[in-house]
Amino acid sequence: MTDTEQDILINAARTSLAQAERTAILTGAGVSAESGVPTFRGAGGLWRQYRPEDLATPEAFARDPKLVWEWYDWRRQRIAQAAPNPAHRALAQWESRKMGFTLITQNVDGLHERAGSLRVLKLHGDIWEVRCLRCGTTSRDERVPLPVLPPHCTCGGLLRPGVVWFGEMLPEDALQAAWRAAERAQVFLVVGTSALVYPASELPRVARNQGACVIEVNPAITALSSAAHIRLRGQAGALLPRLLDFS
Ligand code: BV8
Ligand code: ZN
Repeated sequence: MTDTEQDILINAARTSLAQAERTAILTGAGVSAESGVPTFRGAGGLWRQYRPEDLATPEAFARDPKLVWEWYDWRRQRIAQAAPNPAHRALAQWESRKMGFTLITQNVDGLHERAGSLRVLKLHGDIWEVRCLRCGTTSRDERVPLPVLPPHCTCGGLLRPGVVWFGEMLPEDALQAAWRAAERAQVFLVVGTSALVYPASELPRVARNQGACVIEVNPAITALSSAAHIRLRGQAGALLPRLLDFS
C-alpha cells in the first residue's frame, strides 16, 4: 500500500471516529509492544518459549504454582520497567475529550491506567492483583520482584495472579459492558490484537453485525482483518495519535 493510499484510509478512519457519537476500542498486547512489553504470539512473543497450556491455565497452576509464578513475576518486572507509549496516551486523551467512548482491553499490564485512562474494561484481569485460593481475598501487590515465589496470603493460603486463564470465565460485569458497547458502537476500533482469543475476539464481529464501521490497527494481517472495513497497517504508537488527534 502506498503512503497516499494509507493517508486516504487514515483520513477516512479519522472522520468516522470524529463523527461517531458512540465509539468502542478493543486493545490487545500490540498496543503495549512499543512500551517494550512482549506480545504473546508475535516474533519474540511471550509464548515463544512456553505454550499457553503450560502456563495460563488453572491446571498448570495447580501442577506447578512456582513455575507459573516465575513467568508472571518476570512479566511484572518487564511491565514495571515499561512506560505508556503514545498509543496509550492518545486513548487517554480521547476518553477525556470524547463522549460515548468505551475502552476495552485484553491486556493485564495496567498501562492504559498509567497513561491516564479512567474507565478501562479489563476482560482478562490485572497482573498487579493477587487472589487467595483459601480465603478469596483479592489485593493489589505491586512489588517487583516478589520476595517469595509462590507468594502466600496472611491466612497461609496460596496466592494466584488476578488474571483470567484459559478455560476460566471472564469478569461478568466487564464482559457485559463490553458486549453492550459493541452492540451500540457506530465505530469499533481494534488495536494490536491477533483476534484469536474468545470471547474478546467476538466483540468486533458483534459491532460489525449491527452496522458499525470496524477499523483495525495492526502491522500484520490477523484473524479479524477480512472483517474490518478499514485496515491500517502500522504501529499503534504512530497511528493512534494521528487517528485520535483533535487539532
Ligand atoms: C472462556 C491470561 C468460557 C492473562 C489469557 C477453540 C476455539 C475457540 C475458542 C476456544 C477453543 N478452545 C478453547 C477456547 C476458549 C479460549 C480461547 O479463546 N482459546 C484460543 C487460544 C483458541 N478462551 C478462554 O478460555 C477464555 N474463557 O472462553 O471461558 C467458559 C465457558 C464455560 C466454562 C468455562 C469457561 C479465557 C480467555 C483468556 C485467556 N487468558 N491470558 C495473561 O497472562 O495475560 S489470553 C492471552 O491472549 C492474553 O491475555 C492476551 O490478552 C490474549 C490475546 O492476545 P493478544 O492481545 O491478541 O496478543 P497477541 O500476541 O496474540 O497479538 C498481538 C498483536 O499485536 C499481533 O497481531 C501483532 O501483529 C500486533 N502488534 C505487534 N506490535 C504492534 C502490534 N499492533 C499495533 N502496534 C504495534 N506496535
Ligand atoms: Zn487468604
